[in-house]
Amino acid sequence: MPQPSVISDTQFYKDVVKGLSGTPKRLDSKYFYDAQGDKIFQELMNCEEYYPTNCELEIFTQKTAELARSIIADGDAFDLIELGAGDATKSSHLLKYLIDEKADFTYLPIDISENVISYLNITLPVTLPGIKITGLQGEYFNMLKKAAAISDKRKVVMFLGSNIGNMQVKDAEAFCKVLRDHLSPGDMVLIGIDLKKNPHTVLAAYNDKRGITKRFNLNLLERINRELNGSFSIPQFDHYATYDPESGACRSYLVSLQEQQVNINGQLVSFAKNEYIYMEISQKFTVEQVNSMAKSTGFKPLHQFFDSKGWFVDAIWLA
Ligand code: AVI
Repeated sequence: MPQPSVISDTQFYKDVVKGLSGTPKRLDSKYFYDAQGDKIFQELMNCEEYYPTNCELEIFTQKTAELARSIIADGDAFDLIELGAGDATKSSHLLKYLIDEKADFTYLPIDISENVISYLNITLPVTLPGIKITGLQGEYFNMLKKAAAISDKRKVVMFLGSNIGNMQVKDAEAFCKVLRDHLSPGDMVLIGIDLKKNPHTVLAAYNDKRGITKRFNLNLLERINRELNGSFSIPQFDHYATYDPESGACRSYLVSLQEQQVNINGQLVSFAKNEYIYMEISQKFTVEQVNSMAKSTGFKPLHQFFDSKGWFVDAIWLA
């Protein structure tokens, strides 16, 4: 365990204390993804009820040629950038197709994790011989600036997995505006967005029978115990998910099952019985909302690719 003073200096500690000092209490879902959280998320992606990954994978495997054609455009050389590349499972299908078609492109995965970037830099040239890859480790927009400095080729930026849904709608729009500001006319965005559908289907994906989503949420309390010298008693918190079909907001909470106090590296946090911590939003959109978000943030919607159930869209926007 690091020194108490070192812990209190970290951004993670500051965000946690600030989030748990407000009303309502909240934690930032970006902290879900430590090594343990990554593992649980993998389990989640393979679980029966969590449909978004399979839907998007279907698009990338069944509509690869159409996707490729849309982003190749005039056949000029381009940089294919992926924000939050992870293990690039979905994008690999497109990358393979582009290589087979002899498209002139460089793949630039961007990820905050050094592990992810070195994994991709090492494995992709083996699994996809002939790929030109430049992994960039860091914050999305800093790395987009770096990508622009490295080459002046046309940019195609992928932002998959409905990661945009983990932002409040206003923040998602602000994000798209900033993204547009980092691009030039002719550049493109390929964005994966989960759509509104039967509310039971959405809710089940965030409230799976085996309790994987519950473990995924509780892992953040365990992470606080592990890294920030916290004293959360995990069985004293329960997971609660809601979906509002009108707004499309699916929200996750952790509920305190009793009145209790938690010590986080010397900082006491009190919970009333049934007090909740707001953990995450997974916003769902209509196709019209996707298009209007594109237009209001300076993009022109060009193409849309749907899975066979029409549950998920990969949209191509022109800057
Ligand atoms: C990463 N993100 C798009 C996932 C989602 O669907 O909101 C995270 C997740 N949270 C619970 N299940 C999956």
